Amino acid sequence: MKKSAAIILVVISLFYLAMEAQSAINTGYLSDGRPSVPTNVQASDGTYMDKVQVTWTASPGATSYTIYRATRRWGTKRALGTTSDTTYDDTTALAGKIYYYYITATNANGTSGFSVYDKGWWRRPIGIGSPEFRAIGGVSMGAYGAMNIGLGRPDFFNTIASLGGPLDMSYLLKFMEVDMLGNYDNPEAYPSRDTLVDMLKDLTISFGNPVYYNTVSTYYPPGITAENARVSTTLSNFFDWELNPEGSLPVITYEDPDPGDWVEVLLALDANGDGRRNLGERVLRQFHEPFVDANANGMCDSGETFDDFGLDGVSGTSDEGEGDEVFTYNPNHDNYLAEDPLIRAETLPLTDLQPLNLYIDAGTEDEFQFNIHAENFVQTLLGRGLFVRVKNDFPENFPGISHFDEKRVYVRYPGGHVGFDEENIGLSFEQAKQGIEGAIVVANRFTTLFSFASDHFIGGDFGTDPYELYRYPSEIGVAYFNSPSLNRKMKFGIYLPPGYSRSSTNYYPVLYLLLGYNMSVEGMANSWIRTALDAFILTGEMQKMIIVIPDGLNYKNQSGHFFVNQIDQERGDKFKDYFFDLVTYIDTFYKTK
Ligand SMILES: [Ca+2]
Ligand SMILES: [Ca+2]
Ligand SMILES: [Ca+2]
Ligand SMILES: [Ca+2]
Repeated sequence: MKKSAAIILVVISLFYLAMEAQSAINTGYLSDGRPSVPTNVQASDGTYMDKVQVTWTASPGATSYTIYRATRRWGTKRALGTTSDTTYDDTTALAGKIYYYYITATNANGTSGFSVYDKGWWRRPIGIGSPEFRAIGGVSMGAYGAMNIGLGRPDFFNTIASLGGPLDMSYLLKFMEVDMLGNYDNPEAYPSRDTLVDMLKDLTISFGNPVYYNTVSTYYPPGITAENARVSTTLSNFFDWELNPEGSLPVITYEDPDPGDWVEVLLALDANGDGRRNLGERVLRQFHEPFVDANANGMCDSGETFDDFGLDGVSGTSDEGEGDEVFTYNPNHDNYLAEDPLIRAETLPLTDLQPLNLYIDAGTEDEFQFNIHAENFVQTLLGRGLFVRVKNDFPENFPGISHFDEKRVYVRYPGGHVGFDEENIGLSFEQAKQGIEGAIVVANRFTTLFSFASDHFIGGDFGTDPYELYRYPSEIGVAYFNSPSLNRKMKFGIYLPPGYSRSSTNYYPVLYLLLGYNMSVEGMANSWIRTALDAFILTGEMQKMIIVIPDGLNYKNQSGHFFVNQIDQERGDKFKDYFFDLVTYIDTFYKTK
């Protein structure tokens, strides 16, 4: 373009911009009664993968708006549609193409002029994101998250792997009631009471308080509010069939174990009336009406008799469930049962459950009794006529890798809940190389998860070589994305296999790896894990795949969120929706198969 022509174009552009500015400052009705020109037009810029969304500020008196689109700044404006709303989704735009959007406002007196335009476009995802090339796995809290999310969306995942986590919410409630709160002053160090109380708080945020039912709060016990939860508070006439049948003893809020560490979600019986909880003073448990536990399993089974006295177990107090002729449990428990992997395994149509590849492991001496969860879960699968290969211990030990051909596998490894306190899994891999026993168990568990996911993705890109490792190396690290559901930036870890950057048309399966309590994205997405994964690919033990590590921390309290849409939105957030936001983001920006 000649310089003089460019100057003319600039002058003309300035002229039109001035005209638009003129129309933009009009407010209220025009003198002839037509509505004013709509302002603040915003068309989305690559935000969506299937549309451009256009929004604007309402013009006073307008009854409808017409949306126009042009392919060039001064091109012909084509009417797309009319709406009385102030939002319009343009689903007919071509991917990646920039459009110019204009709005007019209409009422009985006529139609306004065109608004100032805004440019908008949408992107086509880079990845394909087929369910058959998507796996979800996790450890501990993440094992629960993986099985709960995976079985909740069997159309979305091909493989689900669950390493030592709660899979049976009824049994988890029994564990909290009987083993944890029934044995509150147990001096055994692991898992510490502090850990268990923290877990109980986070479960309460996620699903509601399992211990008491309070009609005005899913978090605080009855009689407790934000005002009195963290100060010495005494409740009188608090009935409990076990500890306070006459309601004559004081019931208190308490700090545990340190001053300032208010438990908030629990109440204790103040037997000696000094206003503090002393060693041996019991925590009140009102999970359900009292029952006769004929088979001594800690749970009320059909046929066992109960007292229809309400959750406090005391006759004549007219509390929740009293005299309704059915066995009453805390209504909050329904939130636990609505997100229960075992119930999902019981109720999912067989045609949805049967195609899934399921891998489960548990330590035979798991301190949280998650091995019993695993046994109950496997029994459920067997009860539905689905074969499960059960193996005692891993066939191979790190650096050897265990492989299974079967669709469903359960490994019982000898030992406890290894991994829970192992903040840095990468470090465990490093220590496993030095022959440290506990670290080898951690490495066995994760390598079996990786190989199970890899072996159950059909086909695959196997092998690499020193040239590729040098020229197109793998990448691992921490990245961020904007989660629309949480309306905030969130962290995740990601591993891209060697050769990922070699071409633009190589696609890979994805494993979403959900971490447990006390585990960090940085502890997984580090150079030790990268070295191990590269080695598995080099030796052909694992196909090239993308591994994504969502952040398991509730950003409001820096504690675990269980990957659910939490009941308590004040202390929690929608972390299941956030997980699916991340899947969408990964399929948009990474070459998923
Ligand atoms: Ca006391
Ligand atoms: Ca029972
Ligand atoms: Ca009662
Ligand atoms: Ca009842």
